[in-house]
Amino acid sequence: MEYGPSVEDASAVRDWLRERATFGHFIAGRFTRPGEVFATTDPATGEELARVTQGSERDVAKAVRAARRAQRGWGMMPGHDRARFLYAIARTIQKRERFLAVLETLDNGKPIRESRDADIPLVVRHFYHHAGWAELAESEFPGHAALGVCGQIIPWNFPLLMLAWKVAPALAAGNTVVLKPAEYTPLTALAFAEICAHVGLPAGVVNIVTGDGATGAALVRAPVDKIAFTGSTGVGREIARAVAGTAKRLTLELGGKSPFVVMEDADLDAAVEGVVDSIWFNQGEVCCAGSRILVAESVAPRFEALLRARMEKLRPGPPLDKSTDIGAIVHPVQKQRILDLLDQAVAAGAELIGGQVGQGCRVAPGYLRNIAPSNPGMVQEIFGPIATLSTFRTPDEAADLANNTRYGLAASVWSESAANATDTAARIRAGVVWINCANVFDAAAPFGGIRDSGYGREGGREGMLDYLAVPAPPAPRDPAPP
Ligand code: TXE
Repeated sequence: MEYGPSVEDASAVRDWLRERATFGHFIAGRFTRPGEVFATTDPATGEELARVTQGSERDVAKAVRAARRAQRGWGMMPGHDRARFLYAIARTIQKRERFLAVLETLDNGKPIRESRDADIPLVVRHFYHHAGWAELAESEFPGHAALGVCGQIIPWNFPLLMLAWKVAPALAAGNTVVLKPAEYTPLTALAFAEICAHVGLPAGVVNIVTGDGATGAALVRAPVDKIAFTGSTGVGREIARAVAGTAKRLTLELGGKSPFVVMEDADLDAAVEGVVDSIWFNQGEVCCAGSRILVAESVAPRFEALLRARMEKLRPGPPLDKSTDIGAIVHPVQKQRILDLLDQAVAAGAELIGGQVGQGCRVAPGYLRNIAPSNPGMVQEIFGPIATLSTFRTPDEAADLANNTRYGLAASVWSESAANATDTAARIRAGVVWINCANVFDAAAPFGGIRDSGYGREGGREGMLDYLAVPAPPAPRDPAPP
């Protein structure tokens, strides 16, 4: 497809990439010399964007040592001073919003409209919010202390946002970090490293080590005090096994198969827009995507007609084009995973509407209908722009179907009656249940799952507590007063 006139100007990003070309890790405040490298590509075109270093066990050890050296000073610093750094990071990201949005879109394939209007503003908000927590930590959490050095492993679907969710609370609480970005999308983390250096963050407080799962596994084994992971349920389990028997803290944010419940009395037009925000946002590469649409039987034909008409209006296109709704899937491997699961779903009797396969990493939006509860497409996370559509007769049945999953990350309920909506919402087991909206995030609201979606929270007060320890109270120095 030709790039139209409304394409975001990417020249500043291309200059930046050309000047750097090959990246080392960011350890102790500076970039290391590159080692064994691999390419990161634009999934929309296959073009190589840059080369990054495959982190070895030694690289990880070096980064952890740097983080350990920096932690005492950072942890002892008054919260007010730590806050100044977090404010400076937030402000700098805000000033570079366009640059970071374009870089994210190039590396990940997401539409520029989404990286510009959702990802980067949420990143900024997260750092501002946690600057506030750095100021408040001493008074709000008396007797608490930082954990120490945190190893953080993040996925490729919201690269800079997942970094922000992990780095901002860790730093606010007085920890230092070693972060490993996903191998498909390391570039905004490396740009973030430059921002840390730019604002004069003390060396070693933030360290970025790039690489694949082997680098992540080395970080899990390293002498850190906490591992925070967002990614697949399978890898989350592996990490839990590796951490078991150590004293490391662990938080896991894993997959989901979140229900999207449309009640009989829902505003159907609004609910259809909700689906767009929920499963057709970010190509469906969203852990909390409303991937299982459950609709009241009485309104199902009308809802499906509206849904299909709206789906056909969505515009797949070049990610940098401002009118594009559906960009590229992050990587050919991920596209193949989606297609394999769709094949299995259809072989098991489901009917696929839409979901056409395009050139490169393209999959058009779609949904599976006539799908049995045991169909693999209904049970497994597709992590692409494909929902399932099934019906229920009563609110009881809606709640049962909503809970018929091993996951418990998110849900949304659509109804014009507050009583009906809250009754059903209260019966759904998930970390968050949205009413008449979907995929709404705020730095002040804790986000995280239950059951196979993991444990721990990111955001708000609960998110801070996951980066703090309650140390034993110091022995009293003076005899107790009479
Ligand atoms: O994830 P991985 P993948 C789900 C989604 C998707 C599937 C596979 O269903 O289809 O996972 O995606 C690092 N020890 N989600 O394979 O492998 C890896 O380098 C330590 C949901 O890309 O879990 C990357 O940085 N780390 C999810 C990160 O883990 C390891 C978002 C995530 O990659 C490791 C992404 C190991 N043994 C995928 N192996 C969500 N919850 O949002 C890999 N990694």
